Amino acid sequence: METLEKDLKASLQASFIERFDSPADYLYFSPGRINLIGEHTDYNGGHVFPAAISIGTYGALTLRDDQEIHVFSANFPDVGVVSFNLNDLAPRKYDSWVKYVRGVLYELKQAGYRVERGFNLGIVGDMPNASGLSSSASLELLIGEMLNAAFKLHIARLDIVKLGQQVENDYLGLRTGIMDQFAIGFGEKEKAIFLDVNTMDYELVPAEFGEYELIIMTTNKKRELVDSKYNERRDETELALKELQTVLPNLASLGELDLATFEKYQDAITDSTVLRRARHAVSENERTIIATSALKAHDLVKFGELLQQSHASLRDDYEVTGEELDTLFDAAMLQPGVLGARMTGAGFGGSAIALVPRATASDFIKNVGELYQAEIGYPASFYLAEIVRGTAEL
Ligand code: GAF
Repeated sequence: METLEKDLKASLQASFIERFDSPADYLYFSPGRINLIGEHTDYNGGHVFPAAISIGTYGALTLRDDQEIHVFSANFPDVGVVSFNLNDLAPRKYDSWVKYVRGVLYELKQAGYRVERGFNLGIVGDMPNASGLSSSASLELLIGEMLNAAFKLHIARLDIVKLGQQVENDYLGLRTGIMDQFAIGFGEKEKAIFLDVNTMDYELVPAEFGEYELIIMTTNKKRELVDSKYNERRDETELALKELQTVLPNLASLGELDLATFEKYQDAITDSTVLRRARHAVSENERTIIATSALKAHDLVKFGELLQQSHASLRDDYEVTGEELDTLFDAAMLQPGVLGARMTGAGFGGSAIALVPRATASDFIKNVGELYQAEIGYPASFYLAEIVRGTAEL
């Protein structure tokens, strides 16, 4: 990590000087995230258990004396520098990653913060495309915190986290929960974050896996329709909540139910698909609470079993896995000594995680890689998950 950090930091500064003729005043790193367990529970008022990872986005920024914003990504050298005016923040359909710059500026303005000068911004990331490791929240926190520092806005971290979610919900129309921005904003080295989304209380839990390694497996599937399917799941669980409220009038979210109570009242849900969606939200929340206790008690066997149950529920009840993630899951669980695996993030492609004996991690990567390639026709990518602190100046 440290060598990579130095390399990317130095190369970003070099490309920044090449494009803007002077070094950047602000250099930041913003991680990506994995979620250990607690998937599609955040917008249902449940618990999540994510962590920030060393794969992420580096940013370099200097203020300008005019109202122009000039940005480049070293990952897309052919695109060069893209420019726009500070007052031109309307969302555009094909705006690439630049939409996050516009989105953060737009939401800052909406919230009444004064950003009255332009800036030069360069970024470089080491996160694979469409990996489901939340490159979007990584960028939102990166840009938010760099502008927070450069314009001395004194915005509290939780408000930057909420602003990142607003960029998704309000500016981009994707009705995501707060998990990704929270994990990236509040991540700590070697700690996972047990967050109760209802109360926003959280606890940092040592992410200690003993003789096991947490391996990230990326499908490399092209991102298709993720946003509309995500919003559809959200509509389905909202409908389930409404129907449950006819028999449980005080129920504020699915996260308040345990599975036994849900089963007692589930007949209020008329559509069988909607019922399965709600069952996932409720059972996953329960699993997340138990899994966190298991990890705290160093019971990795139990923790691994819950990861597997989580994947099965996301596959069968929530239907957000798909062939690529299921192939990774099945191939992972075939390998000797593996304690558990599951998709992580929104699903429909993206990435999965597996808890693998450290001694056989390279065999695991080779075998799962071969099985995936044979079944899907293109390769998966593998990374060791290194859990790091949240967005910070370098
Ligand atoms: C995406 C969203 F951004 C999160 O809020 C969360 O809902 C996740 O999907 C699924 O758990 O990453």
